[in-house]
Amino acid sequence: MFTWASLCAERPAVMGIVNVTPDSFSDGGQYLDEDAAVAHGHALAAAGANLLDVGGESTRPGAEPVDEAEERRRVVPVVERLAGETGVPVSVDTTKPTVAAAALDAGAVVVNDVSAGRFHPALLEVVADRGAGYIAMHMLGEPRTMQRDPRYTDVVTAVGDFLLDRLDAARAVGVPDVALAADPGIGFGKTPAHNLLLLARLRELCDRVEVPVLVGASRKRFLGELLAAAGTGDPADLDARDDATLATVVWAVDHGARIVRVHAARPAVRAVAFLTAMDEAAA
Ligand code: PMM
Repeated sequence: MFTWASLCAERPAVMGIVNVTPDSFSDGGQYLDEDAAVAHGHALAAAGANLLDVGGESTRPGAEPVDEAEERRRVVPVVERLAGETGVPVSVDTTKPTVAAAALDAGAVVVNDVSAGRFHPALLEVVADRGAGYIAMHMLGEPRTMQRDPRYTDVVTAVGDFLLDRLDAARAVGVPDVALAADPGIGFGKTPAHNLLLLARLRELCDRVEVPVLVGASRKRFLGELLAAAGTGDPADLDARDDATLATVVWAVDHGARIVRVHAARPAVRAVAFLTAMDEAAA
């Protein structure tokens, strides 16, 4: 049975992103080819990633859903090879029970669910039956519409309420506490101000949910917009977004995150090494 303690109790874990999609947020299409995706996973592993997250359905704002058979075709061979060849645990980024089951059969050990079990409740049963790890992420609505004028009275409280409710839904079908993680879903039905508030009050959220919290801000649009507003970097410049991503990693880990989801693993791994040394020095 998977436990998050095995991955992030001693130090925060770095999850490296392997998107096998033609249209993801930020590395769109680059890794659609199976061999290229596997090679990228190996590079992330060599850079020290502690978990490889393989996804076959884009969740970028406005994205249309992908057919289940196509998603399985994209994801399963890449999961199988990375799990077999790297020795690094693999997660599957999916909302569909059949894709999750096939990926777990192929060697994945964690299901990363951006719908937190809302799109296909049977996904939670697959996780429970297989003893897999689970990440419940907050999203307002669905990818097709989530960025159309998102509103909250208090985004941090709303996201916390949602995550507690979805974690309870997972517990109710038998997913044990040790297998659960939660994610505020940076960029998923949030304005730039919502994203910043969630990061600013991350400690409060971590204390509330009482399971390891994952933060995935890597290369997201609000970082490009923030840099442009600060007069440093074009909004579309991915290198600039990577620089800002590293700052989000440091901030998130320093404010309680136990898992960070990133495109560029090496800088995050090195930042975590430094932060861990600082924690020990301060203890
Ligand atoms: N972001 C994306 C996809 N999957 N999963 C989790 N748990 N958290 C995230 O923030 C998240 C995710 C979209 O980003 P990408 O297309 O660059 O991978």
